[in-house]
Amino acid sequence: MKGTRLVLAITVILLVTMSVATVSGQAFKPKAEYKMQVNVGPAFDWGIGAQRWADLVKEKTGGEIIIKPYFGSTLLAGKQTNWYQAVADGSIDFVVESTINASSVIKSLNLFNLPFLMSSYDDADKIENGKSGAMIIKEFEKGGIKFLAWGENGFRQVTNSKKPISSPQDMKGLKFRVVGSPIFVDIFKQLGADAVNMNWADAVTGFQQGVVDGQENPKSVLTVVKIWDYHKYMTNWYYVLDPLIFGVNADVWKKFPAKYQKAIQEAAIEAAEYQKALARAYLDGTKSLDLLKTKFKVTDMPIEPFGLAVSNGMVITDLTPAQMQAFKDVMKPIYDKWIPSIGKGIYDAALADMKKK
Ligand code: X2X
Repeated sequence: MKGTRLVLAITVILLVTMSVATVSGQAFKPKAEYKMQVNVGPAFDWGIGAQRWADLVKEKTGGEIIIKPYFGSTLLAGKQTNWYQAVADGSIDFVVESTINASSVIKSLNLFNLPFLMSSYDDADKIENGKSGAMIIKEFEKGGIKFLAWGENGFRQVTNSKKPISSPQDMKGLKFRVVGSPIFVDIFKQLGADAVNMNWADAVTGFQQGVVDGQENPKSVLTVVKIWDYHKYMTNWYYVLDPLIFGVNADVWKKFPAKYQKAIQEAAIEAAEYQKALARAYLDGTKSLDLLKTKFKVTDMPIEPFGLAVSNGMVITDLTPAQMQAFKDVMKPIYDKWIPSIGKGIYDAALADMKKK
């Protein structure tokens, strides 16, 4: 009798557990579409990486999770510096975005905007994967966004329609379009130039109409917009490297069952690696080109960007280390002003990560 009761009790417990499990399994119902914010269009390396992430998520979840990239900041009516808030409050679910565009909200991201802090891709990788990167991710996630991977917009080069630039003096009097992130206005003013905030959505029209004399962006952007149609002069000064962040609203993330979280995380890492290789192609010797060929089986290779610019009439100035140092020397007040808001601890950790201290 006792034995029967025990079996009965165990059976009841088992049935209850199973039905609870089923209910909680059924409790997850994916949205019909998850919205993704992307500032640039689908033809940019950054846009291609965002689309790749969405495609991989669809593939790895058997079509259960559908992410739709909204290119050109259409979800934000072009206001690219609003992405952090929109993803944190859940009006946008996913994001592949520039750290610059979040740096007025997450101050520690301005580490990447300190001019001439990083002098190679190796430096950038060491920060992203190092202690300083972990500290930045922690700050970044506090507002309610889960960080999934680092992508890359790239080293930003300066172009203009007036004259070749090889020294800070050459910048004087020129008017540059910069992103609406305060540190960039400080940097260009420090160089004696005039800086105007403009969203990317309006920038190309601004170049066309000559509202500004120049701008700064990585090759991954400059090649696609055919910057030579507006600007004759480019200076490769590698002054800042702009990483991208692959992220997702924290509540959306928490609601995904573990198997989907795994798929989304893996897809982000794979898409980011591919995207970074596109952004670095031709700029890190043959490393990224080889990766594109062997790992990602790319047959239609991107074109070498600087040769392409020259063949379209651009005059490119490559700075010598001494010329670069002259720019760096002028930047001291930017470091003094911005390190306290970035966090001295993060700055010191970055120097240690890069073994520069
Ligand atoms: O607006 C820009 O310059 C761009 C496209 O590079 C960013 O979104 C930071």
